[in-house]
Amino acid sequence: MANKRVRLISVPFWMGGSRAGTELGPESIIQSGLARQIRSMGFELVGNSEVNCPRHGVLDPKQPKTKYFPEVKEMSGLVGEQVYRAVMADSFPLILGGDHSVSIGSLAGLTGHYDNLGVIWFDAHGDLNTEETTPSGNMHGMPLAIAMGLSKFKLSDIPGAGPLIKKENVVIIGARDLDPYEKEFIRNEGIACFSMHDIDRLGMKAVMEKAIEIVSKGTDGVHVSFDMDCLDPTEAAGVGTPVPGGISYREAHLALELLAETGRVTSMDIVEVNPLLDVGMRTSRLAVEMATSLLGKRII
Ligand code: B3U
Ligand code: MN
Ligand code: MN
Repeated sequence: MANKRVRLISVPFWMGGSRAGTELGPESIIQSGLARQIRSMGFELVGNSEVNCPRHGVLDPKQPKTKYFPEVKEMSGLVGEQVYRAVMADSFPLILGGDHSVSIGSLAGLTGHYDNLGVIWFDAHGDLNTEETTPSGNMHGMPLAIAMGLSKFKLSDIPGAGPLIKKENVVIIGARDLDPYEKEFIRNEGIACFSMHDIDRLGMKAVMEKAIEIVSKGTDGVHVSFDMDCLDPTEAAGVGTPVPGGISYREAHLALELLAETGRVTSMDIVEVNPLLDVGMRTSRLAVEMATSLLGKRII
């Protein structure tokens, strides 16, 4: 990777998933040796900061379709500021969630700088729900819809955010639990989605080649959003919503190694680690492996 400066941004947030535990994710990932490993790969760790996001909230019974909305919005603005500052200082932001609503903040900050950002979304889910379609009201099921402007609340509602993410710049990888409206969005809007079926059929190498081609076309940056629930629950048990039949350990490494080889990835977030649901610290340790693989760690 050309950029040898990495900035860690911890976001201890759980309210997008309405379930306690993901606020402990960043600390657990750092305790698993992330900083040491990144330094040993020859990167300069230029910062390691924690976003002072809301820790508690009160559910508004009148807003069942956007749970903890004020908290999610506040957190997104704060994350956006830090991410924006990191890219402006020419460093690679590595954002540690927190639930997946944290990515609303990542993308807000990134679009403040990049005009035409490509996004690779590793996830068992589509995260394409809106205030109308959400079955749960949990905002971690909506970040991609918010980023593309499909929902009422849009990325552009966050101070400092730039242009919306273009549909043709988005690729979802690892999907296997999509809600009916999400399937409709994917079909009607022509969003690239490589489901587990596609990974089984084509193999991860071919899937990644196609994905890389899509996010490289005319983009000025590529963000990788890595929801740990994309992985098979036998590898990553410590996530809020595990779904069987996920990406294997080797497939995940291959995917991230191929991305590293392109030299085009400019930021990453790792989300949904819930240490309270984990087996020891396995999922946190795996998160460290995912980060270092994307940053270019090789076997030989
Ligand atoms: N699609 C469902 C479930 C879900 C989305 N993301 C996670 N779970 N982690 C929803 O609630 O929107
Ligand atoms: Mn997600
Ligand atoms: Mn998910």
